[in-house]
Amino acid sequence: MLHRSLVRSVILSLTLAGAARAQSTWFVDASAAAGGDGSSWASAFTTLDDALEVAQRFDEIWVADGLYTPALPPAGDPRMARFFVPRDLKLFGGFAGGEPSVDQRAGLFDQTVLSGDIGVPGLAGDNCYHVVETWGAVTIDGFRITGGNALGSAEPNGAGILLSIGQISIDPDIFQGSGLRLRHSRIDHHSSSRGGAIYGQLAGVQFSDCIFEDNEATGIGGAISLQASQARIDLCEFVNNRSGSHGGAFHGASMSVDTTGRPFLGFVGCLFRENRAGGSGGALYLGGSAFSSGKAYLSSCTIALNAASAGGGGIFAQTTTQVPAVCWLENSIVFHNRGPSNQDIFGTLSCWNSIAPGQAGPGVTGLNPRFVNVRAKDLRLRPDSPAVDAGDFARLPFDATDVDDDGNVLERIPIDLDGTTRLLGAALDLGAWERP
Ligand SMILES: [Ca+2]
Ligand SMILES: [Ca+2]
Ligand SMILES: [Ca+2]
Repeated sequence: MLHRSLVRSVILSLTLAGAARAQSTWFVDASAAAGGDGSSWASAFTTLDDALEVAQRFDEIWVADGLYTPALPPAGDPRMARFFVPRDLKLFGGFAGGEPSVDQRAGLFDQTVLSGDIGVPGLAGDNCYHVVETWGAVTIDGFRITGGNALGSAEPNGAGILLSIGQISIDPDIFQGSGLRLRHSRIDHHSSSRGGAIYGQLAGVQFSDCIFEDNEATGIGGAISLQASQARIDLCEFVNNRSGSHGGAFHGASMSVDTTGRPFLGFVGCLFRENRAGGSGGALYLGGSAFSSGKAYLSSCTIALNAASAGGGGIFAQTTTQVPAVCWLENSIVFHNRGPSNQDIFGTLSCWNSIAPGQAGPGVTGLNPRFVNVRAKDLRLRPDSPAVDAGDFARLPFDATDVDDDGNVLERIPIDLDGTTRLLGAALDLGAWERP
């Protein structure tokens, strides 16, 4: 299926270039009657493969709740089965079936499941190597993606979503990396060598309102591993991911900075909780090549209860003798992480208005943030928390991923991790939640 789809993309790019064509919407509903042509909810396809087979560039595919596994290849290793989503397609899940618009969908995101659990149900060893593979500008919005197992593959990385580098060089207009926009989705229970759930190089991605949970990498990046990429990751939760080596939840290397010095890798309003690394960086490992440094900005994040077997129970930011880390920490909390050295942060970060033990900067303290209930894993703030109203609103980034779906990306991020108004009381609170 993979190669057939790629060939189709080549042909389309050659034959349809410049040809005007109306955008189509294709409908998928696992509980529809068989034999539909995908043209309406009443005549929906019953499999996502059917829609991916007919969809052309700039089409949308709307998917109702249900369980979808990729069709097995006609021959060869069944674990090669995957949903291949080429450039300029938009997949929207979470419909009950029958809704007239994406805005009106029922929100059944967790019930619209793309699963890699082929073979024996519940047995991971025979599952798909990759549940989804994608390249180019693609939107995936409103799904649960689960059960990929890339271990044993020739390409053992990114079992949930593999961000491909385009294989096609004959068309110079083709963007070579993945431009995935991933929203309102849960990515869980994947196993890989690198990037348990998502792996990419030379990618430019936006993730918002997603949960990355219970993913595992035997190497780096329990949930995500990105190299030489640009990413903006807003209002996402990283919970209970594991890596055998560095970066319990996230591993990023060889990132760059824009003309203002701001790294092209940013996390805004995210939670990192109970991730574990067998190496350094219990939640995040921000590295570089031999003579470069870790680069990222973390704004309004809460990073707590993570653990590493080496340096940086919360964050490891690589600093070479020549080049300091280019990591910005602002309006954030890094606390209650564990490791044999530098329990919260390894490396020297540029910090503003944060709780970050061992770091320095304006408004930076090492005070206990007084979470609501650490034992119950509730990391919201108590009324007497020193993080309440301790933030700097001017450092709240703009809403680049449009987390509130109002079409306005020039406002500052308007909501917190619970979806409630971001700025309450006298000033911005530190961390992923604003205290009501
Ligand atoms: Ca299975
Ligand atoms: Ca406040
Ligand atoms: Ca907005």
